[in-house]
Amino acid sequence: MKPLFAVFALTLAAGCAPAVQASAAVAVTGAWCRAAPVGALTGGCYLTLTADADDRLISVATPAAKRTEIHSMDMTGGVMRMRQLKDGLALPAGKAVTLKPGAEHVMIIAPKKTLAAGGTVPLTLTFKTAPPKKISAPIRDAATPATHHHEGH
Ligand SMILES: [Cu+2]
Repeated sequence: MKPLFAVFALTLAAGCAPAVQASAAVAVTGAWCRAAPVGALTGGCYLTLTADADDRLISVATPAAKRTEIHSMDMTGGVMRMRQLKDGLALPAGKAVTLKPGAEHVMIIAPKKTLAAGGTVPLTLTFKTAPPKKISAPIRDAATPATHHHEGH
């Protein structure tokens, strides 16, 4: 009788657990997109991702642009270079991975309308294991306007 009760209790506990704990999940916080001038060909979005199990951000999509890519940025010989992360971005379990200006970012290519401060950009994040996540990233003026003049050249 005793073992039977144990099994029953376990089954009950599993059945009551919230759905998010039943499979891998990725928490998304602090998402925002940089406001871009009228006619800008690209824009950047930034966010923090925390996966509960090892995962990978595979792609990001938005109906607000023609194309979206995941980029990294690094300094090579004094020059800032961006490169596309074709295999996505690794999300180690329990570690907050922050995409931010000057580092990894989501590149919005050919936005369909101006990325004006105060608006939002809908983003669909696709992960290797966790279910896809839809978010709405507010558009804000960048804290570092110095880079604006060099964009588009
Ligand atoms: Cu980029």
